[in-house]
Amino acid sequence: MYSREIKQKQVIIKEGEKGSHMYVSAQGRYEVSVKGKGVVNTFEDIRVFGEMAILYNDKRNATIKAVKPGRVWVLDRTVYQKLMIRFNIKEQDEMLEFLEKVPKLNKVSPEALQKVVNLLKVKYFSPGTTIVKQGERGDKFYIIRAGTVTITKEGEGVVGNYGKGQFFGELALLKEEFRQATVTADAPGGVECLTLKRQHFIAHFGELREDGILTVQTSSSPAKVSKIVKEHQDVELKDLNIVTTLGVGGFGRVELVQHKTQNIIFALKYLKKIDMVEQNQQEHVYNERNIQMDCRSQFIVRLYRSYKDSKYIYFLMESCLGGDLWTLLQRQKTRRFDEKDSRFIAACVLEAFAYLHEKGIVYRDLKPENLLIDEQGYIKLTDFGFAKKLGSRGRTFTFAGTPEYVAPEIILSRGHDKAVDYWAYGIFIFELLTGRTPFRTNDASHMRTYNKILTGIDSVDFPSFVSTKARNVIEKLCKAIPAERLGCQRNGVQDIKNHRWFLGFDWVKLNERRLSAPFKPKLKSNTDTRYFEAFKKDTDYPPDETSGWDVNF
Ligand code: ISQ
Repeated sequence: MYSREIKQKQVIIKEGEKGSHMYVSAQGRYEVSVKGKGVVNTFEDIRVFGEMAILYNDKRNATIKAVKPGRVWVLDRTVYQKLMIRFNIKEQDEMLEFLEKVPKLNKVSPEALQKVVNLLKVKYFSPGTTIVKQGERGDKFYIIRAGTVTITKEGEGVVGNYGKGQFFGELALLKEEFRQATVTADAPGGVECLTLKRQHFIAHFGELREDGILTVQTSSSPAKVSKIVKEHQDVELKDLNIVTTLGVGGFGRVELVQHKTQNIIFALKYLKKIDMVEQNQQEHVYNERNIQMDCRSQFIVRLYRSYKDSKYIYFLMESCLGGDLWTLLQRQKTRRFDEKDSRFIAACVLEAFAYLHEKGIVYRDLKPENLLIDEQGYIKLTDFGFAKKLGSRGRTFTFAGTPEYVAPEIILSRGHDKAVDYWAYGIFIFELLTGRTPFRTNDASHMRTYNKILTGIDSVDFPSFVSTKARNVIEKLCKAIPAERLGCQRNGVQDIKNHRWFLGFDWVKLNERRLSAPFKPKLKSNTDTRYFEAFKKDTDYPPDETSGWDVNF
């Protein structure tokens, strides 16, 4: 933070303007006013104001003006976010260090221990609080992060004191135990503990063996070595005729194209290079290309190859002539899908996610617009602009996604992993069943949406036609804590497949494409585009962009 002198009558925050700073009043007297209401408050104490801007870069909802000269402390949003990232990494490293000292846990792989870190919760106990009581059933393990505790035993009195880095209650991880001693938080400061619940621990690692060693293999199975087949590598741009436009998006368009001499069609997406450079999207475009080109799943749109010229980047893709899922949803009489159809669609998406996560890829942009319907009515994922392959730490910190689908940890810059896809998957199932997303607001700025997301799924009204099973799977996917989400535990995606909402669903038949799809498009030819809107011809003529960032396309 930095200090700023404030003059009399100076406006610090102006209602309606976008804010990117938070303030703390140090001296002076300030007046809060709201349009239509006038002055609603004045204050001269030390107070935080404008703090919403730190999270959401959003419009101010009041004006704050100095009544007399004063001084404020200022914190910039970008500084705050960088700090949060640094702080969170540091906090996780510290937790890892603590865990490495616990005998029952220190034999496990660093990846498994990192997972334990994600399960830890911070809990404060004020002086004199009994944390565990001798003879009571225990289901939690504690590590002291700050402060001290006193251990007492019946008939023996005080048997010891523990401080930072020391732990107690570890038997609770092994089995349901009766506490062997009473642990009380000491004065003057009380104690801050990291806690781990047996039930959460077991959901991730299974039962701990008597010798305290984790028995389960938690790192993902070694990547299957299969030869990647590359197709259509000899197709050049000059070999293609444009049939019609299939879609128009932010950076470019998608055309249905036909090979001039062979009877094959493709979807050709092209992006304006100048826009991508101006909006700093180069890394995203590389991610998109490299990740999608590497994918071989029947639930993911194939990307065969890419091209470039002075104005555009091109992606040669498999075509899906059934249109996109968003359009299909809008065309339903009820504007929603029934439970059976929703289950089929959701199952295709789950197979796509299972494939990507196995490869260490997070998708980060699930929504109906990014799903296409192929000629057999099966659903395929496309648009890998936000996808990212995670490195060894398995986390990323860059903000990504569409507001209504973003997970709380993204809003809070806490670092995120594949769990964000399962959160979005819960939102998506809700949307299939109801025709709207659960945290939608009519606030164009998204701030209220983010607030609702942080408030949580328990505050969402489910329409009565959503079945209990459906509601339950959505609630389990939209858990605020990533490690508690369905799909993010020991059995991974299998827990979702085993959920009773999918009871009786034939996953084998789905994968063999023997299930009949609910929305099989009726097509007259391989250039029939009836499931797509009509778009005007592209008349744009962007300037050349020749900086050379696209050498590898
Ligand atoms: C494939 N087929 C139809 C439309 C498409 C839009 C985007 C990406 C791929 C596509």
